[in-house]
Amino acid sequence: MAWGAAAILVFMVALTVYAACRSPGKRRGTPTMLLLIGGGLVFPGVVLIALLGYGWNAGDEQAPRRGESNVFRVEVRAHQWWWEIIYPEADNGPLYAVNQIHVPAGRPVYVTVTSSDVIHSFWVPRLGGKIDAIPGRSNTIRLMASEPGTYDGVCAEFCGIGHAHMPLNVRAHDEAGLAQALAGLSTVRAVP
Ligand SMILES: [Cu+2]
Repeated sequence: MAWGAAAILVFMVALTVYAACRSPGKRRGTPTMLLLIGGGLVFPGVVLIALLGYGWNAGDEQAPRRGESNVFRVEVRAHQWWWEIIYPEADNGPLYAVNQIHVPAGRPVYVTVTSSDVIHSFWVPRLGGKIDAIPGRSNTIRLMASEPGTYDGVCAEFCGIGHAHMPLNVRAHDEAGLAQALAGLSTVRAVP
C-alpha cells in the first residue's frame, strides 16, 4: 500500500511539474473527458479496488481463525505506562510478566489485548498491524513470527504523559527455548 501511494504521489508531482513548466505557447486544449473519466473514475477505481483486495487479505491474515490448531495464546493488559503479560495456558500457569512476550516461532500466536485504564494500542510492526487496547473489551490479533528473534513493539495510541516510554518486545523462540523462557516467569501477578 505504501508503494502504491508512493507511485501515485510521484505520478501526480510529475503531472504538476509538467503543467507548471510547459510553455504557454504550446498549450493545446486539455482533453476534459479523459481527465474526468480516466483520472477521476477509472484510475482511482482500479487503484482502490486493488488496494482494497490487498488490504482485505492482509487484515484477514491477522484475524483469529475458527478451528485453527497449534495456537499459542497470550493475554496483554495495558496500563499507564506498561504492559502486563499473561500466559493463561502455561503448564504451571497462569504465568505473568511485564513488557516482554515470549512466543514460539513458526506457530500462530493469538494475542488478546485489553486495558486497565485508558485506550492504548498494541503494535509490533514487524509482526502485524495495530490493535486497540480498550478498557472493558478484549480484542484478539493473530501474529506469527517466522523465525526466532526479538521484535520490538510500542504503544501506538497516545495514552498520557508516559506514552513514549511504554516499551514492549516480543521474543520468538524454538520450542526448547520457549519452555526455558517460560520457566523463568512468575506465577504471581505484578501489582500495578
Ligand atoms: Cu499506551
